[in-house]
Amino acid sequence: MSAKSQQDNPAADAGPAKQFDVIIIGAGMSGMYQLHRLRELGLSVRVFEAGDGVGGTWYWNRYPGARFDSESYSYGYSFSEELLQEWEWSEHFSAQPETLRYLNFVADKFDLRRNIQFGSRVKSATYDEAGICWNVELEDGDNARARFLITAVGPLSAPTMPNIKARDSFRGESFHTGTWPHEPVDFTGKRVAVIGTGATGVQTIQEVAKTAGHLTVFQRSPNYCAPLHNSPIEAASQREIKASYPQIFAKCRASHGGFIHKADHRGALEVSPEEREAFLEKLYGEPGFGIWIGNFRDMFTDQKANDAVSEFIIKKIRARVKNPKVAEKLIPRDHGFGTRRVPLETNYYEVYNQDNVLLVDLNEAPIQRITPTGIETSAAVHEFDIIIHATGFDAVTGSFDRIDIRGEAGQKLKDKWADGPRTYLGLQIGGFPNLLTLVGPHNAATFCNIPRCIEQNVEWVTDLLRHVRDNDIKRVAPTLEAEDAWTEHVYQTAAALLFTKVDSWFMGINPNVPGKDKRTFLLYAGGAPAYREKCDEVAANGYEGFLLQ
Ligand code: NA7
Repeated sequence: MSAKSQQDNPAADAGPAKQFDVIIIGAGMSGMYQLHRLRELGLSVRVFEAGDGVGGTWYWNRYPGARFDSESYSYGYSFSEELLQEWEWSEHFSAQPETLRYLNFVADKFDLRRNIQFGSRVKSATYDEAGICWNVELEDGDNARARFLITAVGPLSAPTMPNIKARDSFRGESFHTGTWPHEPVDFTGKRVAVIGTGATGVQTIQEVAKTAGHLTVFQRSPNYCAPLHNSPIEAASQREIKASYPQIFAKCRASHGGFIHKADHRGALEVSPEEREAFLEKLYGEPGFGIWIGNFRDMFTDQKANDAVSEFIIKKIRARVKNPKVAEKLIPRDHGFGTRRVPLETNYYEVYNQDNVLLVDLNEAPIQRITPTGIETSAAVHEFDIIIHATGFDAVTGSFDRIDIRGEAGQKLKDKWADGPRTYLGLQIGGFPNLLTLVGPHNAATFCNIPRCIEQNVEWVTDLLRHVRDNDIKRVAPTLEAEDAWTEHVYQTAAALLFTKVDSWFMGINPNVPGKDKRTFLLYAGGAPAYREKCDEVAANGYEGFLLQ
């Protein structure tokens, strides 16, 4: 790889060959940071980004109510002390516009845009065995080559529309939350439908209910939600946060999921019922994911422990929703608390006490079709001005499936992963040399306060590429033994967890995507510290499990 710095030579990209040391797909949080780090190594880098701006998830997900469930100050990049001191989060859980402003601020501060080609969706990536490089083709026909290809495509970036009959016949306005328009949408006085009650649906519903003339929520599966308890960051807290970043990030580093929350050392049934109640009440009253991640240590492994916590949340739902029949519909029956992603909410349950809100339980009255004027269920016809699809994503592998990625001997990545992902460390794939997957399947970053693990991924990949550059290595690929062992380890680590007994995007289930109907754990649940240790050990042992040629 060339050691000539693009910073020294800004015209390096302008050559006719469109040849780079590294191509990165995606200018979200991981792609931006990876670009910054590789430029420091003096490599020529081109980022292809489908959107017209930086930010990835925070660029696309502009739906009403979109915000962090992570504490803002635990979410930003930690690599630059100057950045940490310059940026001020206004709320403990920042809303999407602020996060997007932050990412634009980062792009400006580190002058990232000059190596990013916007409005450029990658259509295919093909490994050239003779040339030991990747050919990347864009949807507009443009193409480029690079020795290394890094995917920074995000785990939740392939939105899926519901497979409902005549979906496109609706003549009013309709949106998917993950491709929300850049212009504000006015709900005042409008008849609005929301399909879907995952983390996104919950945030959308509680916001739209404030102004809609009438809101109808179409719910197939309720989720256990818990209060976010957001608030502004006052000046004194701001000073305190800025003074304690090292401690905040140390806390995140030590925790299983990169959050400031850490599981309690006690089992749920080891304490008296009074103690349990008091602890759960405390967590329910605190901001953020404490109730999910800082709960009793056995909540994810012991059904009885999990039942005890679920019962507590069910009691809260019953207390907050005035109509008992509606409350019962909002209580999950097919899984326990925390075994699917817990939506954090602000007055979500109280929305159902409003006169202008109707909950339609699709288990009682399934949707038959979308019509030009609304949605028809088996029980009624509902007329709307606006339909919002909060129907989620083809998670983790979906964003890979949407690119035609072909490795050695023309093997398609989609075929290789037909029965579930196989990777080494969630970072490389056998038969796909020189391809590195940030936040890829079976990578701890998928099950993490993502930026914390993104930084680990990026820094590890940067070290690898420094080693490659310094040792004139041309080809990096995992051994199949290393890939088999890691894949086995991923499934073994997950086996005891209650997550794996439940349908969710964690398990690769998406009824709207053909073939995504078998439970396959897509994440890595061994924890961020263990993952980091393993990655460091692999590097310290001369990149054990990788063939470097
Ligand atoms: P999720 O969590 O996958 O939720 C999607 C929701 O849409 C969920 O309630 C689905 O019901 C519902 N859905 C999907 N298709 C249909 C159809 N055809 N009919 C009715 N309802 C449907 O996606 P989110 O965007 O909320 O959250 C994804 C992640 O983004 C989240 O975990 C955060 O980490 C950020 P189902 O449960 O399948 O019955």
